[in-house]
Amino acid sequence: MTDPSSSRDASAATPVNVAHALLATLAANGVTTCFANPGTSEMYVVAGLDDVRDVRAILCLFEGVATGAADGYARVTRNPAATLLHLGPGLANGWANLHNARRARVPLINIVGDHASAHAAFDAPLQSDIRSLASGLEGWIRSSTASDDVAADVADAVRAAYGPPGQIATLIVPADVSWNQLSTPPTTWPVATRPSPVAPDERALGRAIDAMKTKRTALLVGGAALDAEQLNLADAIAVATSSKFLVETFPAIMERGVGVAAPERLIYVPEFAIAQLQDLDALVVLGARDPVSFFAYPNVPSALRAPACELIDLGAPGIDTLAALTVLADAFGVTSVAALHDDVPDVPTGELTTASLAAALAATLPEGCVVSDESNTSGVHFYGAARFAPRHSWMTLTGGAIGVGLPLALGAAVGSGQRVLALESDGSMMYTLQALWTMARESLDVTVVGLSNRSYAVLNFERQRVGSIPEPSVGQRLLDIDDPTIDMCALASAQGVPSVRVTTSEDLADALRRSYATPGPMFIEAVLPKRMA
Ligand SMILES: Cc1ncc(C[n+]2csc(CCOP(=O)(O)OP(=O)(O)O)c2C)c(N)n1
Ligand SMILES: [Mg+2]
Repeated sequence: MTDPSSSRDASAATPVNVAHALLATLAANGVTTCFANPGTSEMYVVAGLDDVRDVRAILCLFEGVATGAADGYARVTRNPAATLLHLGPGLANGWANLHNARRARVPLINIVGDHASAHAAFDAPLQSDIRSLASGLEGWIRSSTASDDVAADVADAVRAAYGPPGQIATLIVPADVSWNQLSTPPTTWPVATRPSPVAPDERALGRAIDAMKTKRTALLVGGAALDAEQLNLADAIAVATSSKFLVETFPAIMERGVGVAAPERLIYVPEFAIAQLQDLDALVVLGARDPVSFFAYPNVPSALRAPACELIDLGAPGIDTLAALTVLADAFGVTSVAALHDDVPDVPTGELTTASLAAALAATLPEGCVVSDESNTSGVHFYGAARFAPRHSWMTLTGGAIGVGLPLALGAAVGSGQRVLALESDGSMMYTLQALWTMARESLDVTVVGLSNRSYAVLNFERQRVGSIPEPSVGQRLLDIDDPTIDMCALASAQGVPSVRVTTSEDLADALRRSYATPGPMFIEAVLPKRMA
């Protein structure tokens, strides 16, 4: 539902075409950033950008960059950005990062152009079933069919994207709908009202209080519960009740660093996660989900919580997590205290390893930085090291579809205006490396550390679980990316991003400091031992 009373002044020049109305309604709703890769069916929207200057359109050279950037924008601002995508193939190219965005529960609005309604019957080459592609995103979908309804359709899309929790709204706009004039140009554009978060489940809160008083309990936090205030409150509750304090493995965005409590991270490898959760009578879950193994393996349970451990879920995603923590804190008479930490350790010296990489990153991280972490195996020590770094935000791969790190960094830089550090492993970078071009074009303050281990290292780890590897191995050729060697610096330089290659911790620290002191993007290739060190 849209609240017509809160409509904003349209200042509509007459006549107004629908593409103009679409953009003006986005802007009236605060959706002022559009990550775009347009085609012919979206050309009226492209033309409308010259009328509606409040919408900043940013060209992305692949749709997976546009969708991942909209995700990054939403993670740091908590507001939706729009994407502009070209029919079914454009949406399909952007789909994997929309999947990651769905798992991050961010608000996001896809504007997908379609053929003019009468053209559909001719089954022209780009005709496809856009709806079925969008339906896999499990959000909101509408095809605009009437030109005079498009402004309301956009406001409904914004309302749907808000959730809570945030979700993906896809508005399909046929070309003829967007090129028509409005029959009556309105004086205001409709503005969606943002709903409040849902109140937590009182019965579950009562059960949580009982369990934390009397049983061996862990508190697992995630989702919207990961800002400094809530983490410190949750930590105080955990300390007061001798509960274990855990965070989900792949948070959408989490505050970290000095003054922020650092819960133990649930480990990706299921056997280790099961060990972290063993000997518990109850698991209290806030903003996260009942933990499951990322993959199934023979003789390994999918559910990580032991059957005897009671699940106490404080509410569905979209609940008011701070309200829930406040109830628990009141019950135990605790208040939030800024976590104390040791000083940041010095930069190590010598050849880079995963351990010295993490230490060098933490020692140089600027305050207020946003980290986009697609470091995969090379980043195993970063979570631990970063608790000593200045206060920052940390974003991870929520949906397991690699190729999100650079787009997330791009969107976060646009949304936050802060320095962004992207930790990008070599295999993942090759999916969406066009994000570098947009970083250069928009002069964004992004420092990219390309993690060169010349391997799909995590898959080499998974391969070892399957059994011994014959010599020579045909399958092994699918897991190594060292032949030919990828010149990561050249890929960055070719797209207008200055680059440097480093092999030692001290050179990495120097390059990072230089980049943080220099406006615009920079690419640092960090050469690591092959596979894991
Ligand atoms: C969209 C998608 N395709 C394929 C995979 C399977 N996959 C998981 S990790 C990985 C390679 C990761 O290599 P890299 O990014 O270099 O990280 P490393 O394991 O070396 O640390 C692949 C191909 C995936 N998760 N998502
Ligand atoms: Mg790799």
